[in-house]
Amino acid sequence: MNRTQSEKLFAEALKYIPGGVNSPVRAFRAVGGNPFFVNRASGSKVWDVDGNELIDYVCTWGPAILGHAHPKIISAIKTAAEFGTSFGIPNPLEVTMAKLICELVPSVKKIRMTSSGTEACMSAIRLARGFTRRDKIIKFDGCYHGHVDSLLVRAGSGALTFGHPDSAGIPAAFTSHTIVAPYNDVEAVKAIFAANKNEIAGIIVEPVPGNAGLYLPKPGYLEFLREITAANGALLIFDEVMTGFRLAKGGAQERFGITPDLSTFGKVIGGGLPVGAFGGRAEIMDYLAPLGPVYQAGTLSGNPIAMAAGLANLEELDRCGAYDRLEKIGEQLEAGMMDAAKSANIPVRLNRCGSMFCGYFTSEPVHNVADAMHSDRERFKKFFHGMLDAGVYFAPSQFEAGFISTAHTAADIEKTVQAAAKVLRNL
Ligand code: KE4
Repeated sequence: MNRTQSEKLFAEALKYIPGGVNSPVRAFRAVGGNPFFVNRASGSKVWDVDGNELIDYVCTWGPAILGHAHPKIISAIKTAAEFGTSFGIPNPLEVTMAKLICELVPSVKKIRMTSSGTEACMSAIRLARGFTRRDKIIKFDGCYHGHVDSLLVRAGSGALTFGHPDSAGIPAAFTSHTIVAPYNDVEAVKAIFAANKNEIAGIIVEPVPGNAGLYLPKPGYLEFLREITAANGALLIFDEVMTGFRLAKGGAQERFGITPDLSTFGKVIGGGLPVGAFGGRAEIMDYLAPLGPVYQAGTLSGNPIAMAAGLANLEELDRCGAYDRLEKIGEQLEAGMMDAAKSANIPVRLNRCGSMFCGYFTSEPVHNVADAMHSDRERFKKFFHGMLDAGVYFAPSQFEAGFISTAHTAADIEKTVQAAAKVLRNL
């Protein structure tokens, strides 16, 4: 595949941008080779600057759930832009967005907008600490909650990929109140609460972890986290930046029937523009400035154009019956890929939850990041590049989830599965 223009751009980018990218996972360091550059996307496709068309299973890491450049989102952005790009003054769309999220997610009685998922998670744990007057936070290894200092501890996503799950530049004091447990391990969490009586402010968890690939909560695990936090006066914080409004209209908490105390959101609620949010019980949210003692702010929080894009995304998802379609396409992709793996006699474990998925090159089940680490990453690299050369773009790391949109067609799935059958045969 000709990637001359991308190579030129990458050489130029390296002169001015660290690693040539504005976010590490885009750098292809986990799969080798150089990233391609995209200047156009529509529906399930992206086109690189050399004109190569790719079926996109990254969907800008989740936001493009209706596919890229959905007409309703583009028109909402154009309309909003005519009236100005930012006010720094309350605007009506912030109220519309807040009301809609509170309707869609019953556990959210009040919500605050931010400009990224990182900000949402950082703010949620500050709020949990302020509300409970406790310092310690439990997170799970392999889970990623953005690059906030105190949560970059055995984190997933790019941090895991580059082998620095505990980033440099973070004083030990900043993470001394962060306790890490293995995901899906009940006894580990019980032991932490027993050893830290009345000191745990909360648990922050990706209900369906998508930052070490993808794996699912074991039956009863999320219920256990809900019970043990309630029993110990700690808050349960669902990080739904990735799963929110994707795994169900009300996110993973609707799909699994759990009511967290706080939730964080991002990606889908911005429709591709920079948006994050955190919300939950009113008595907790009212601890936030200007009402309460927990400070949190943002110049572009509730930005009118971002609100317009996010609202268009959420409203269209509701209108078009997206979730049944996403489930169906997910089933088709899973079945096709597993057939291809079987016919090539390659051991693959494909974890899927609705329209999020990850294939691991291993014959063993993957229930947490330790299991994920046993997968064959050399095989993944070859698979990734073989598929890319065939016009199919999967996440450039074994430790990322794949995403399906309502714009993915049966023809896309067919082309993907055919290509996979060929690539897997030559692995
Ligand atoms: P952002 O700050 O990147 O908007 O959101 C951070 C975040 C928080 N919580 C979860 C569960 C997330 O998945 C993320 C960000 N996801 C990554 C993909 N693994 C974003 C891609 C990137 O870092 O470039």
